Amino acid sequence: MTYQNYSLKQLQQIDAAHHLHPFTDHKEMRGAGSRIITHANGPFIYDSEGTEILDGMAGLWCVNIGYGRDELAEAAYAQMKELPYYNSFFKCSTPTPVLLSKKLAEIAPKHVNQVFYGSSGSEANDTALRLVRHYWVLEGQQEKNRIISRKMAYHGSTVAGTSLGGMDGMHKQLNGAVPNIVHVMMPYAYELALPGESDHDFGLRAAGAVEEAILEAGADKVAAFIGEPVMGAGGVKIPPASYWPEVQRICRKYDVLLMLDEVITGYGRTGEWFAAQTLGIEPDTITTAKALTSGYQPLSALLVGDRIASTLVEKGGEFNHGYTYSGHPVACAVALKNLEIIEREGLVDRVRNDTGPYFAKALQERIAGHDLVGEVRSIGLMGAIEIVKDKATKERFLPAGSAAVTVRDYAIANGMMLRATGDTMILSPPLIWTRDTIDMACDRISKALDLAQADLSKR
Ligand code: PXG
Repeated sequence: MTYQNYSLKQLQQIDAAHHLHPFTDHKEMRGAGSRIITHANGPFIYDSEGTEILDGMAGLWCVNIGYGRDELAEAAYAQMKELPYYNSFFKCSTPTPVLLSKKLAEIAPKHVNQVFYGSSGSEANDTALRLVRHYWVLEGQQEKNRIISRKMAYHGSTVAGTSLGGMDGMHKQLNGAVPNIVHVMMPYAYELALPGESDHDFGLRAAGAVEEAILEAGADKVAAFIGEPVMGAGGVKIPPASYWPEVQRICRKYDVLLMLDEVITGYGRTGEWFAAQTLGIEPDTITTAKALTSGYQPLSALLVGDRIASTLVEKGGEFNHGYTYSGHPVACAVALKNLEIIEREGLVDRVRNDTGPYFAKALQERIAGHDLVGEVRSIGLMGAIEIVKDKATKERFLPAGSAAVTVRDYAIANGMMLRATGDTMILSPPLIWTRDTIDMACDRISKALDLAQADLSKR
């Protein structure tokens, strides 16, 4: 690797000359220069200046076992030497996706036993969409092809991912989505509950929007409902406890499949292997990616429940879908080692029994009281901080989103990487965080909030 021969300035110049980044205003970024991260270890990332930053986002919701794991590098190296690539088309298989599928069936909910691989969450959701529509065709119900999703949902950035998702800005640029996908209200009590409405009642009302959409289309036209257990990119929106059981009841009542997008919540984030287990629901598909390899390799796995899988297998006929890298041997080798480490170090149990509750308490006791904070919420090691101008009225600073960006910039300057989405600060740290790391994060976030408050009050 020869990047060390380049200065920061040179790297920024080359980046600006040739590299188009995801979700980026290039005019703005190229003016300021990109932040170049060069290495990382444990819970910390380092930029080209050597500045140490505590990574509150686990990369992009994915590096669950933290950085610098030699074992993953060794697993990739060994697999590359033995068999860097072979496909799983044309009745072929390679050993690592075989063994990974077995492992995933063991840790997934009981009724989920089959796996379809891709390289990204977006691809896995493409697969999920095609699979549920194909399922209803196999069942003789060609017209049962509509999907109900939610506003502000994030399901990826391919055409299908964007269409399934409920982000207005993305839909506008898509300018023509995959047909027959509708979006209903999200279960976001902080902004959408009516005055005096309990969380419980709000959860039932938000789930009721799914039933209304089914009735409007006709149950014989609705294939599935898709949702993130906790909306991630949309702002760590944690639904009331009443929401998911009611959504599941409604789906069962009208024979609508339940698709859970666990790209963020999978592999321990909520204190179980999957949020389906935390919530006690039984989805027909579970989309996973990111922490499957802790981000060390691009890999996604669509976990497929027995209902869909048995129709697919028993009815036979080719499912005309797949990717060159479906079941990539190196990515699957890395995933196997990653899951082994999560298990060996007891990270899922630790989130459930120790760090998750400690994180919730720390946010409540150390962050919630700040003048800029309207609400904190968390589940496992996934949290949100609402930034407001007025705690009592929930009034936000204008323009929308500007205050959260201010907090984020002060946080990064003080060694704390977190994300701002709208007016919400988001945290989704590596599962290796300890109580001490959580304390360190709270120190840095409190400081950023103080600095932002001083700054915002001057504007
Ligand atoms: N589903 C969910 C729930 C996601 O969070 C995807 C699907 C798509 O995965 P891929 O691997 O295709 O990116 C995601 C991805 C953000 C952010 O700003 C979140 C994601 C991706 C990029 C940015 O929080 N999540």
